[in-house]
Amino acid sequence: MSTLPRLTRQTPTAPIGIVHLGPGAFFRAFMGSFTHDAMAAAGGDWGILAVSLRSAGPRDQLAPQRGVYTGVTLAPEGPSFDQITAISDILVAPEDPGAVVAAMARKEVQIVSLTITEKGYCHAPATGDLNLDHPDIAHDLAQPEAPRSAVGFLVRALAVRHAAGLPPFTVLSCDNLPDNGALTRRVVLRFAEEVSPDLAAWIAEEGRFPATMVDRITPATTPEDIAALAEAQGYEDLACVSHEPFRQWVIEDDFVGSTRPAWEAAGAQLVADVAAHETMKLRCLNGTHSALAYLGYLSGHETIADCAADPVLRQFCQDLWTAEILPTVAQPQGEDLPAYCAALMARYENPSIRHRTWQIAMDGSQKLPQRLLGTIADNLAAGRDISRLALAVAAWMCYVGGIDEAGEPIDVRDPLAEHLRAVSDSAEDPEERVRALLGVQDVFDPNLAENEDFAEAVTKAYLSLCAKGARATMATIEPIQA
Ligand code: CS2
Repeated sequence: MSTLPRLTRQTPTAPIGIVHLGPGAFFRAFMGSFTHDAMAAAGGDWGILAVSLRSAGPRDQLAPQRGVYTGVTLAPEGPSFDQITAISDILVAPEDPGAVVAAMARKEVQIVSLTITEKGYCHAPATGDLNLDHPDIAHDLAQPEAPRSAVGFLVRALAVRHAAGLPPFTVLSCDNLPDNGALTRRVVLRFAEEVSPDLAAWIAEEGRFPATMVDRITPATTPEDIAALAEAQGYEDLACVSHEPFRQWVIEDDFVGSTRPAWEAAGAQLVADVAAHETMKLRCLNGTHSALAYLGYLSGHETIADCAADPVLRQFCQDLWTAEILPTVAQPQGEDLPAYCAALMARYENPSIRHRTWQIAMDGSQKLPQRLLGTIADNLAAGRDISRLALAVAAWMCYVGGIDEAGEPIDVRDPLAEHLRAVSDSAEDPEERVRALLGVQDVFDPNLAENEDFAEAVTKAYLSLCAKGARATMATIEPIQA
């Protein structure tokens, strides 16, 4: 038991204007800190009601501290500390779903924001359609007044507002999905149609679902992080979050009644169209993150910084950008793509950030389409090289097979983990295993899976991974960029 005092808020809470679903580490490092800075710079009643959709953990960490937590900025030259006070209150949805709906339906709430991870949208990753058979969606359609899913909460609260003659809130997705605003709109409308066509028509007409590009590298908080903060600052903060110095938030400026915090006062970019920024970030950052996660894990690297320090993986990553990713990315206004990638490598190298390959490898079935497969489809259509991207996909196939290169089991975390393992185990030989995994339609669009060039490239890469291992396979690729 620590003898240090617990961090506790000393300042009054701001009135609640935002309900946020999914108050985990990324939210705290990102939207919490942007909103804190925006209120400090420009004021406004934008206190956040943080709602945990599953575990009581965030409440147990935050409530005794009255919502305040420390953002620890891990710069290569050393840490700095900020106390973030944007959270005004916190609820645990399963304890009282009705209270969450009531809070979302209050007229002072203008924005409901989401960091629920890819799988929280309950969609089929390959198509973007709401999965009506998802157990949480089936539950929420049967019992709409006591939802479990984010989609169920959004639609229920919008229905209550509609019935009360209030305007809808803006729904702000802050997850790493392509066109995250349109995707959220689509799953919400699909669910609403099942509830009432009138409600769906009202949401379609009046609702706003701006797209966002979100970026800040934020590893999961560890007990060591909490201990290091206690040592440095002399207090105990169980809700702290550690992150890199960099942050970038590009937001489509399309809010109900044009009402939102002055996030631009905190450095956010409010723009008319986020698409180019989003593609750049998802393909350049998240694409190489996932490639390094699978290939790095199989090579025995624990963190992204370890991958960036290994000349073989570093070269692979640089050439992946140059030959296979950048040719598919249009340069967004105000960005320089080669400089963007050079800056990414510097961010990956940051020795203060211990971002585990295992953490990034999680939920690959939900991440692969937007991070790697769209890039592959574009290259195939243009007749360009896909060998490195195919190697990353093959490494994911090895990873979800559940055994590493030393014959040890891998702790695969993925909503489809069991299914993927069963598909992998059912194959008689490696070629058949690749074909069988390409047949998983939640991940692979059939048009891509049936492309012979793609299937061949993945098979060749997979056979090499089986024969030589990940690092030796990457080492045999002819380097492009010095
Ligand atoms: C990572 C992202 O865990 C992952 O899959 O690729 O969380 C990544 O760190 C962020 O998108 C960076 O903004």
